[in-house]
Amino acid sequence: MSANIKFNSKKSVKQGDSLVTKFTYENSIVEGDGVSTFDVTPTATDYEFKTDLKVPKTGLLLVGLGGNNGTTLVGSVLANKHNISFETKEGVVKPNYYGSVTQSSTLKLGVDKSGNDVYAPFNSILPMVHPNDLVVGGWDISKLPLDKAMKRAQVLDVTLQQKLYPYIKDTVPMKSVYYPDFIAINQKERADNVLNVDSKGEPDVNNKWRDVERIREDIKKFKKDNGLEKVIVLWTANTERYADIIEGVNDTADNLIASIKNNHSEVAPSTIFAVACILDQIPYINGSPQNTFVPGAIELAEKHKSFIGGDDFKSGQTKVKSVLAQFLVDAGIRPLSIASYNHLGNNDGYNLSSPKQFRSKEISKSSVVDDIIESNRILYNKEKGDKIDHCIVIKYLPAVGDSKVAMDEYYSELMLGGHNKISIHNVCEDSLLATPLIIDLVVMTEFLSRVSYKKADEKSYSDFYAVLTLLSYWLKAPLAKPSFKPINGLNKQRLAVENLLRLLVGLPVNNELRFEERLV
Ligand code: NAI
Ligand code: DG6
Repeated sequence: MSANIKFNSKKSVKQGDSLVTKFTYENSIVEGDGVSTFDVTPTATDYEFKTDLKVPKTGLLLVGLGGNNGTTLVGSVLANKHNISFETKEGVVKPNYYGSVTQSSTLKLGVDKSGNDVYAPFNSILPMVHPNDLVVGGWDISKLPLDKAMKRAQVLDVTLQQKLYPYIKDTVPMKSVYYPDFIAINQKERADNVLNVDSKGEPDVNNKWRDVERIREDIKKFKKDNGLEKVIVLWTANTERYADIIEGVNDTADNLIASIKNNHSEVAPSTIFAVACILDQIPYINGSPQNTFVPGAIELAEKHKSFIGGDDFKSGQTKVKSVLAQFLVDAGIRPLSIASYNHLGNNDGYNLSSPKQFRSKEISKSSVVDDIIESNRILYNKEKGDKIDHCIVIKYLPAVGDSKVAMDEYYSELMLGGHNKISIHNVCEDSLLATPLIIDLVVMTEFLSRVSYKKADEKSYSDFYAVLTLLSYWLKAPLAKPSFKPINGLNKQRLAVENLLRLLVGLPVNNELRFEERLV
């Protein structure tokens, strides 16, 4: 759906292909002990933002192209691009991008003359790349061509799959980096498309710098062959185990590079991809929970002014948690425990049935309530306790395939010793939840890389900080700038994105004061 919006703000002016907008950032500095004394001073800083309005021809390279998310992403883009409708027992389904904020949600522009809210498509505020225009490719350690990989995934309706076969049967993933120690041993039989093999065809873990260079070459070739102006790389491959953070190994940019050159065992394939991308300023997003972005990788991204974002797609259970936990605490209700169970039968579940890989997922799924709990010292303090019981269980149940089952119980304390139990049971195709997030992460990353800013008294513009925390809405364990705490609440995360779009076109940040209705 397209929309024609004219912004009549005196703060914005078009300069060539760019929109230049003045914005005053208002905030409050709080001093005091932060518990019982607060000394609050409003602040205001003048900025100028510049948005490049020209959408580049963009390519997307997925690590894990042949997996459930990878094939569902390719299938959904092709179905939309070629307008492929298909028959199900419930009738004809037309292609769409439901579940994608950028493609299927709206945001409030303002109010009409009577004071009622007016909404417009999210992607109509400023030019954004359309998923149908993305050139998609990628790597997988499994060499199945995408028609067969899509069949293996068992996600898309079979009638749609059949219509998609001609479009995807010739696409074969590029060979990828496989260090067996990082993913579950049960994935070994899948690994028949490995880039780093020795003369016997076995995975070679002793040429890690060569692996970085090969990935860099793959990206350059893909860009050239497809006449692309920009490429984004996104990891949607298996969850890896955590890498140990070791002083002198991966704690600084220089140490990380040296460790790759020395074939250190704690350098994971996902970090090899990250480093390859960072060195060439290719934005790199991590859709899985492992700690790809070891401190050295973050420092490297800072040094090279290269965008990174992660970790782990926030698709279902955790997304609900980032709304519900925030709601409970903001309502003054005291969650005591959250018990979260999952069972699923796809290859992701198979990989996660291995303890080290499960542990990565457990960490990312657990951290989502931390800042929410910390925000309320009335409910959580030394006397009452400042933690909640939070358990994460994931079981592999092959029969249910990609239809993940999530069950959650929120147990909270009400006033005067009362209790409140909320139970949630959710079933849906996991990859149909995750794929729209991939689209949003790519669309937003490409967009954010076209925005620059400067303080009013500065001469030159800068890009956003290397870690794109504006992507947090889509991520379970948002990577933050070192020394900053991640923001997990979904509504806060969305508000930040909405307000950025508004300020870039010269609109005031959103507030729900509704004076039109509330004042006489
Ligand atoms: P999948 O197992 O179907 O696909 C992963 C693919 O990665 C497989 O085809 C595998 O062969 C490939 N692979 C493994 N190591 C590789 C490497 N080093 N290089 C290239 N390819 C490699 O998994 P699925 O369902 O597509 O999920 C992908 C990732 O996204 C997992 O880490 C999962 O935990 C994460 N995730 C998925 C969500 C969902 O709802 N589907 C939500 C949140 C995160
Ligand atoms: C089981 O938890 C498999 C996982 O990959 C999840 O499906 C995925 O991380 C989504 O988790 P959530 O909590 O966002 O639904």
